[in-house]
Amino acid sequence: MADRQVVSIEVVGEVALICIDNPPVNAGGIAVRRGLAEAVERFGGQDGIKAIGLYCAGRTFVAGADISEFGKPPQAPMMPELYDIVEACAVPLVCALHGTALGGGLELAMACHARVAVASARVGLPEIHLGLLPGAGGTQRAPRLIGIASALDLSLSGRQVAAPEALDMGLIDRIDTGAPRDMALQAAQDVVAGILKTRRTRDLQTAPDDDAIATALAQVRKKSPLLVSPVRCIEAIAAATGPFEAGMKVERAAFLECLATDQSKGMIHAFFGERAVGNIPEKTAMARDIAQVGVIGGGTMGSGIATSALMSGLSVTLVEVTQEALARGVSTITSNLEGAVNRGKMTAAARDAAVARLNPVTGLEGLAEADLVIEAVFEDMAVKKEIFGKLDTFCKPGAILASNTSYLDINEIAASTRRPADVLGLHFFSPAHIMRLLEVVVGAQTAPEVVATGFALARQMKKVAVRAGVCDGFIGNRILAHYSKVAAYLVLDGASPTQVDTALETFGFAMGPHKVGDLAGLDIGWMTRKRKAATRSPDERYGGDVADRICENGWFGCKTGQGYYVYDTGSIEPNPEVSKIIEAVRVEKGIQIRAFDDQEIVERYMTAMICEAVRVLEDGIARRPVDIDVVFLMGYGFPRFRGGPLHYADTIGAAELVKRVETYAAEDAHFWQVPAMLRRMADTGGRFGDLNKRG
Ligand code: T1G
Repeated sequence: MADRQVVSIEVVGEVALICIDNPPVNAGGIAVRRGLAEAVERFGGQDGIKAIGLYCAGRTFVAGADISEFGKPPQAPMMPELYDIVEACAVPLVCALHGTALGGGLELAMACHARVAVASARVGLPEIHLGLLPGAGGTQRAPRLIGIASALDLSLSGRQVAAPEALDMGLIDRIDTGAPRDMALQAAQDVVAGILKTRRTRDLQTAPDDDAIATALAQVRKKSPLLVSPVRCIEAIAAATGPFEAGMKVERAAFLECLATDQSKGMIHAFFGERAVGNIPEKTAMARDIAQVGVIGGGTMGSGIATSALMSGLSVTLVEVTQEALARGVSTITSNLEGAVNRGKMTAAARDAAVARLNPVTGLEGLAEADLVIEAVFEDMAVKKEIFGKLDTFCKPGAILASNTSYLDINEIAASTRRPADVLGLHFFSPAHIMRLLEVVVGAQTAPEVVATGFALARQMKKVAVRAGVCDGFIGNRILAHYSKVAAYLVLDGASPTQVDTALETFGFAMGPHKVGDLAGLDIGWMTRKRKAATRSPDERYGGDVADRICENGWFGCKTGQGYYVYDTGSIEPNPEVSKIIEAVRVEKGIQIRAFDDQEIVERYMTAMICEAVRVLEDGIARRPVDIDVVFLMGYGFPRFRGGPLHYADTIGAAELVKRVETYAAEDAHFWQVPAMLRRMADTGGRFGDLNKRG
C-alpha cells in the first residue's frame, strides 16, 4: 500500500524546502521516513540547489518516533539510517523548529547541519519516560553538540528545554521568528549567503567527562535502581568520546535491549493509557462553559481543589461555615500557590492574579453565580445531602453540582436535589493541586454533557480524568480496600509491616502500604473499618485488629509522630510498640505464624489487587482495563514500568492467577474467590490488553 503523502517539497530559487505534515504531532512514522529519505536524496544531488530547509506543518516539529510502531516489524529506513542520509547530504540542510521537537524529532534536528527555532519552541529527549534511550543517534550527537554532562541531563531527566536555554546549551544555532516555512526558507538562504554556519555533528569531538558519568550512574542507581534504560543510556553516552560509528553500535544494542523489556512495554502502555482514558461515550457531548467555580469546605481537599482551579485560570468562591475556618482555607490556598511559585509551576504575577480571583465567603448563597460547585466537606452522607438540597435552591439553572466524596453514593446525593442530571462525583486525590488523577464519577442520571464538562475541567486543570461508575470507593478506593486486607493478613500470619513494605517497594511501589497508611493518616482507615462493621460478612476474616489498636493509642502515623513507624527528625524506624501489638493479637487469635518470602508477599498482594480490579470491570464501574491501570498509575503510586495492575496481570496470565487464587482459597475461601471473568479468560487464553480495544 502506497504511503500517505506526508512529506512535500518545493524549490525557491537556489533553496529547496521539505515539509513534513503528519498530524497530530508529526510523529516519525514509516511514511514520514520514506518521504524524507526520498526528498533528501533528490535534493542532495540536484543541480542548482545550494541549501535545503526542513520544517513541519501543524502545531509542532517532529515529536518523536511513532510510538505506535514499537513492537511491530521494523520498516526501512529506520531512523538511525535515515539520519545518516540526512547528515551525509551533500547540500547543507537546516531545520526550523516550532512546538516540541522531542526524541527522534530532536535527533533529526541534530543530524541536520544547522538548527533555528522560534522562541516558544521546546526540545527534549524524553525516551527515558518510555523505558528507552535516544535510539536515532541522540546519545552520540547530543554530547558532540552540548557535552557529556548536558547530554546526560537531557536524556536522563527527559525534560523539555525552552529554545533560549537550548541556544545557550548549543543545541540550536539561532532563535528566529515567523511561520516554520518562512523560517526554514530564510535560514536556508542565510546558509547560501554564508550568514548561518553549518557543520556535520558527527565530525565534532566530545571531551571525556568521567565525573559526570560516575555521578549520573550513582544517581540512577539510587533513584531508579530497578530500571534498565537509564544505565544503558549512560553507557551509550559514555561511548560518544570514541568514533561515531562505534558509539552508534553501543546505542543501537542498548536501544533494542530496552525496547524488548517489559519495563518499556509498561511505560508505553502508560503513555497511551493516559490518552485513551479520555475516550468516553460522552466524548461528543457539548461540555458546559466553566468560569466560576464554587468550592465548599476549606480543609486539605477543598483548599487543594481551589488551588488547582485558581492555577488553571478559573475564579473560585470558597465557602466555609465560620470566618476562622475560612481564614484557614485561604491561608492554605495562599501557601499552596506560594509553593507552586517556588517549584516554578507559576510566576509571581500569575499567583497574584490567582489570589485576586479567590472570593472567600461564609454562606452557600455566595454560589448563586457559580457554573460548577465542588463540595469537599467531611464524609457524612446526611451533611452532604443537606448541602446539596440547599445548593439546589441557591445555584442557577445549568450549574453543575459535584461532590469530592471518595466513596459515598453519588446517586443518593443526587437524589437530594431536583436536578440529578447535573450531579456527578469529581474525586480529587490529595494533595489536589499536585496529584494529576481525577475520578469522574457518573451517576445513574448524570447527563452526558455534565460528564463531558468533568473531563474538560480535568484538561483545563492539566489532570488525567478517568470515568468511574458508582459503588463504594469507585475504582481506586474500592480496589485499595480489598488488597489492603492482604497486607493485614500477611502481618497477622507472620510477616512484619517493614517486610511487607520493603517487598512492595522492591517490586516498584514508591511506598509500601504501611508507610502510605502512616502518611495518609491511619484514622481514615479506622473510620472506614468502623463504618463497614455493620455490613461486614460474618464469613470475612477481620484483619483490622492491629491497626485498630494502633489507632486506639492515638497513633495515626506521620501527623502524630508514630504509627507503624516512628517519625523522629530525619529518621523513620519501625515502631517497636507495634511489634508488641502484633504479637499480642497473634496470641489472642491463636495464629500459627509462618515465614513469607518477598515473592509470595508480592504475589498475594498483587493477586488480590488484580482480582478486585476484575470485579470492578465485571460490575462496569470501570469500562476498560486501561481505566483501572491509569487510576493506579496516577493516583496510587503503582510503578509506571509495570504499566498498571491489569497490564501487569497480562505478564502473569489469567491461568496462573486462577491457580494462585485457588491455592490461597484453601486458607480463606471467602476472601480468595476467582472472578468469573478471570476464569473465562483462563479458559480462553484471554488478555486484558485485548479488552482495551473497546471504544
Ligand atoms: N507517537 C505516536 N503518537 C503520538 C506521539 C508519538 N511520538 N506523540 C503523541 N502522539 C499522539 C497521542 O497519542 C495523541 O493521540 C495525539 O498524538 C496527541 O498527543 C528513536 C525511540 C508531543 C508533547 O515521547 O509527549 O523518539 O490520543 O494528547 O498534550 O529516539 O504527545 O489523540 O489518539 O499528548 O499536545 C519520543 C511523546 C518518542 C513524545 C504533545 N517522543 N508525545 O502533547 O498532545 S520515542 C515522545 C508527547 C523516540 C527515538 C525514540 C506529547 C506532545 P490521540 P497528546 P499534547
